[in-house]
Amino acid sequence: MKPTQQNQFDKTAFQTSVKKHLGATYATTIEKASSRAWYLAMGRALAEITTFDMLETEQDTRIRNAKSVNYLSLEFLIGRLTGNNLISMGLYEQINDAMNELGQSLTDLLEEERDPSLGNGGLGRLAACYMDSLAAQEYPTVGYGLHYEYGLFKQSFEKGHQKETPDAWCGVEGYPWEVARPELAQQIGFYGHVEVYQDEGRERRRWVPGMSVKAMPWDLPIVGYQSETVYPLRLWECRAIAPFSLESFNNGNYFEAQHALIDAGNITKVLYPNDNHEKGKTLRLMQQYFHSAASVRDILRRHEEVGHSLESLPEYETIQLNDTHPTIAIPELMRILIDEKDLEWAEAWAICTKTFAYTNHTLLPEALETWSESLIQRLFPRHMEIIYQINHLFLQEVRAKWPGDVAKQQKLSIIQEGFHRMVRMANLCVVGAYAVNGVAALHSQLVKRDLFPEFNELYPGRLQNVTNGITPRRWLKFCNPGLSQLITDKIGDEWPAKLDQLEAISQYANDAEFQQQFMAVKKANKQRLADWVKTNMDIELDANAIFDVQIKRLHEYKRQHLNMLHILSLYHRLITDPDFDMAPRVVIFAAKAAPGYHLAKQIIYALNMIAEKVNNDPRVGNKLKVVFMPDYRVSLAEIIIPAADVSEQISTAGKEASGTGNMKMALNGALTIGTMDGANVEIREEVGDDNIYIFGLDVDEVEQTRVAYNPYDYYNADPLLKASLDLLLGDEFTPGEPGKLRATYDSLLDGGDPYLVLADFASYVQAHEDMDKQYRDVSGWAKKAILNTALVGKFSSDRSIRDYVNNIWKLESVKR
Ligand code: 26W
Repeated sequence: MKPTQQNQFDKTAFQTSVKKHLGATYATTIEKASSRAWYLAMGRALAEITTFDMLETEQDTRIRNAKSVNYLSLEFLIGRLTGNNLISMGLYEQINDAMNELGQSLTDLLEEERDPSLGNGGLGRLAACYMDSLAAQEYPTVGYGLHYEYGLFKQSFEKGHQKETPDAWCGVEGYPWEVARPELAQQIGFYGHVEVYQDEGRERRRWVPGMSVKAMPWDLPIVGYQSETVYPLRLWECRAIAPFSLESFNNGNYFEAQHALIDAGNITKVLYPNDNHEKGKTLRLMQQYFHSAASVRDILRRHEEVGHSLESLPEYETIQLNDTHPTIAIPELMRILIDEKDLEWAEAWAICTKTFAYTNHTLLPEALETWSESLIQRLFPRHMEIIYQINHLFLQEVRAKWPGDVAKQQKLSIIQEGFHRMVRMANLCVVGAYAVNGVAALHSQLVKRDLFPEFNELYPGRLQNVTNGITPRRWLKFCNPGLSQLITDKIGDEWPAKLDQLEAISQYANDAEFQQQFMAVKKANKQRLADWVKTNMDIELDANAIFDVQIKRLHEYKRQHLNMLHILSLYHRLITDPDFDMAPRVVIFAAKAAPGYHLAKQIIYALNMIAEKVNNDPRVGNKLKVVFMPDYRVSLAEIIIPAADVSEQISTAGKEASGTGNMKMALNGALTIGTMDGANVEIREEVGDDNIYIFGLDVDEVEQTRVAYNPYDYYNADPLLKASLDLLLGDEFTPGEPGKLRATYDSLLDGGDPYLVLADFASYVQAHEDMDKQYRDVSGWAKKAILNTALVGKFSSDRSIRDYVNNIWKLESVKR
């Protein structure tokens, strides 16, 4: 084991530091301090330790001349830092003890921390897991993101409808873990024009921005598990440069100048709440450039500060683009190299195309980013010129490969022709990157087969796969202490860093005593969740029931409405068929809908109304409960996931790139009910057919079914389906107001059922029946649950990171 803070921890000094922060930073006293003040002071005291480690880690990397990865992402959904960092630092027990002596309970203090909700869903959470695994394995890293003032909105329900309120994650006091780095601030321009000038007889070009703002970095410490390695997650905040417009001030136009100050502050005001749906808003493109430009400059600063040449950039730095959101970093690096550093086009392009790599996270057409050429032209005139030139040279390659094939040129061009010409960001990425990867085996195959088949021919080997992963530190050790202890008792305590070792647990899958212990832990976790639900929602749950969980963003392709139809079918059978028997079941949802996504919000509303009725209908008794937990976020997932018996992963095959909640729940001993989509395919490979419930059409069948799909065929042929759907038409769930839930009904019938919900209904119901039977065989179920935990070691994000390191980034780890 590596040295940790444990060895050097000085309790008295730490307590003194906490007390100092209580007074000096938060202006309160030991006698008067609230829990929140204690949490903040403790956080600051801890952050002092990690800040020093972070600076030392950076020095080590420099001294060793090591290559670093720069992970560029508009989202990092890191979740609360305190508990996790304590585990990584190996200080959990000591701090618990130290705070106890100060009269504070660590568990209570940890609950004071707000979630930094700086992401929407899967993509942002993946970035956070990857930072954790990079630090744990000591691969030099800087994470670059945005310091939004408001993260993803907070969700509440009013009469069943989603209501959004702003999430000021920093609070008024600031977030205790972050440290400002004003000496690393950058100036970022927008608008303006391109100037052409002569330099020693050569024509040169330069961008003269029309306005500039300041990018101010805040570093959050990402602490490596059981190491003293700490990497920065560097989040840029937009600040106005004051006086913003000297001219306005000089004209005495003070208020106009102030207005400009306010506008500048807007760039990082709020995270865009869309997940898998692109909206094309100007401010969003400004965010993207602000993020890319500040990050690229910081990377070049680090590179040049140690005296490396520009040509050697790819030897020391690689830049990973998390989806296309930071694509503008490619023309930005080109612009700096050519206009500011005086390199030739070919030299600059050679550097760029050895530095950038791109991860694709979605195939949904509405999520693939395109930006209007005229908008880019207005905001970034020099970048538009560079994009034209990249495209011009690229189309020459296309013509050489497919002479005379105009259709190919049109299809592959970075510029999409038409009345409004658009820039296709994914195409720009594939052309400008040395590696492109999908996020699960199936998804990467579809990237090659359907999204970029020509690119795969043009650039053989560039398109790759890296199957996603999750950090076992947060998603088992921290969130499920009961199961963690049980595992450690059997196989020792190395598994959080070597998750493959869990396989050794499978030898106990048939062991009656272990089964009983495993299920006792599950039951305790279910009770913890039931207590939360009782306290916060006043719904009584029985911890013996099946806990059937679907937690993810609300989206038609994820098919929460298929789950809804299953609930309606159970309800229908319970109230109409006296012979119908089922194991008691609690169906748990948590999901946010994008504020502008009408149908998604209607589905939330319907589920809430159905829950209200089902939970209080005496005919149902306690056989069926439905719970829609408000405000899904990382800290809520940490309570739900350890309590899940059944994991719902029911997207239309081909639509979910990977999924990561599927991995988290399997690791915590839930059985998956899922389609052959995303990483479900690989989970099945690992756990075996007997330990997962696969149903529905596969990718090829989806394609065939679509050819002549008519949802009414299924509706008319299946009485259970018809009865379930028809429940949405009357006033069963909205007494006195029939038809209020018909939006879902309409979309599934007259709307054409774009995600083939009705086609998969029968096999979904059948899979649930099989599961229900299995659940009543307590020992049989326990065995399957244990095998899920034991056999999903592959999905540690440590393995994903090693895949990136070995196949794409080519880094060495720097051990401290
Ligand atoms: C521009 C609007 C927008 C915003 C976010 C478009 C696309 C996105 C993300 C790429 C959507 C996303 O989070 N995708 C998810 O990425 C996860 C991590 O790879 C996968 O596990 C999920 O399957 C995928 O939906």
